Amino acid sequence: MIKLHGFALSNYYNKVKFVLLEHGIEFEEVLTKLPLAEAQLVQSPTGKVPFLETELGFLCESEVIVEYLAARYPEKRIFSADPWQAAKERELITVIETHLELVVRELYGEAFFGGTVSDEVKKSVEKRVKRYLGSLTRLASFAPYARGESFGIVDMAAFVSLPLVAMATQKIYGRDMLAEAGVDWKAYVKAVGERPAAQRVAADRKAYIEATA
Ligand SMILES: N[C@@H](CCC(=O)N[C@@H](CS)C(=O)NCC(=O)O)C(=O)O
Repeated sequence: MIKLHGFALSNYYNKVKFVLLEHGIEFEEVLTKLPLAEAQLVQSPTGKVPFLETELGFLCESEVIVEYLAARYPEKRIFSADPWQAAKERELITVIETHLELVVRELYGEAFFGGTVSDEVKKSVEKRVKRYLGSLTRLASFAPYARGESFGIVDMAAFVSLPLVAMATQKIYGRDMLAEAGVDWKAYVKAVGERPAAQRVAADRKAYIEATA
């Protein structure tokens, strides 16, 4: 059986878990914390979680994992069947993850973990976030889901990552840049959060935080 390595606080771990649960793909969770041990770098060469363990070996990078799952379980229709719609889904996921979440991540040390981030980094992040929030709002409608009326793969990525953009910018700049860009992300998270798979992801995350507090 497929094994998912990582921990329930990781948004990228939670994205893959959401996909597996949503599509009824059987898997086991293997609690794997950071930093990875030297020996685990063979399994996750980037040193990051999540990584997947299959009968063929290990795979890292959450979006690569999702692509693998989509190819391995074509009947699950993880992406839209229409190639154009599927490409538009990938486009929006790239904006959310590569251009927004991985950029605000540079603020997490100060926003969430009691560290400090230089003014130079703060300025640079602010500029990039502003630019790519423009991309987000040009591509996504959030009415009520990211791409309109139908729930899909983008929502599984957005549900776990967009709140971090909002919370980190609120913390560092004193303003929620996602809300400022016109995204009612709380209503969006509430809508997506009604799905049983999302509820399980959120409950496990909460339990993990409580257990490690
Ligand atoms: N692009 C990666 C990002 C994964 C990622 O950043 N994971 C974090 C936890 S949420 C991590 O493992 N950080 C450890 C590190 O950067 O060394 C993916 O999509 O899997």
